[in-house]
Amino acid sequence: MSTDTLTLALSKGRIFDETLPLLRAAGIEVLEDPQTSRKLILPTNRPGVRVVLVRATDVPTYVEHGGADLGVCGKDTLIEHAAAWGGSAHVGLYEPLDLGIARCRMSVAVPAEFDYVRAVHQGARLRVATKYVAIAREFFAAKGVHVDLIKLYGSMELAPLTGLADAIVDLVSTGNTLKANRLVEVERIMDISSRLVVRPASLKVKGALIRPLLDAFAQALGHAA
Ligand code: PRT
Ligand code: MG
Repeated sequence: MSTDTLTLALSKGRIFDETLPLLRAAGIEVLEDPQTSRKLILPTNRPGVRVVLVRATDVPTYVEHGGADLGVCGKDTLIEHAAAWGGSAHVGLYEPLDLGIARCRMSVAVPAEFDYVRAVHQGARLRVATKYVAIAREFFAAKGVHVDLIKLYGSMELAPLTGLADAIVDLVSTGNTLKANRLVEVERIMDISSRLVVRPASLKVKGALIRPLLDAFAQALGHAA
């Protein structure tokens, strides 16, 4: 890839929407709307800068392996990605900025009638359904709670309602999804926000393009650059 082109990986939806104002602050306008365009590569007003649309969980992979120079993804995604690939030789990601966007929290939730505190106190073995296996494993291990983790790829809320699991670990923002499924939040594991991630090799080769962008983002966030 040429050294005068910058590729930014974003996922459709809240991350794209909430990154736009930061890009704008850096003088970058995305020229197509992913809601109406089927394109996966979106041009910007800056000839050397383009946006690629990928699945949220694929953002770290794109940036790590050079499909993009930088990207935006949730801390949840970064933790799970690092845990999944931590054992193999990987080049890693530079995480220079907490963008403070797509905020939510990672929580444990159970059906309203399930006595979680008592189950934990009695040392019961909990069946926990989640997409976030690494975060859940680490959290319950630190608490000394035995869990059987059940990996799901979506609709975690359904698991306790069907008897698949006693509890779930999932992201919560308004709490409406939990409420609609008669689930209650019993633990807050961590606060989550989205991060800018940069490929270290790109920073070396394209530092002259990337650093002004980092500075503009930092300034827009009210940080010292
Ligand atoms: O949806 P897809 O399978 O393509 O991928 P994704 O779910 O990884 O992407 P996306 O765009 O849904 O989420 C991208 C990132 O946004 C996540 O990695 C989080 O860092 C962040 N984020 C912020 C959220 C939420 N808020 C959020 N509320 N991600 C998901 N949710 C879901 C949550 O899983 C639950 O199903 O929304 C539901 C709860 O929302 P409330 O408002 O009802 O509490
Ligand atoms: Mg989603």
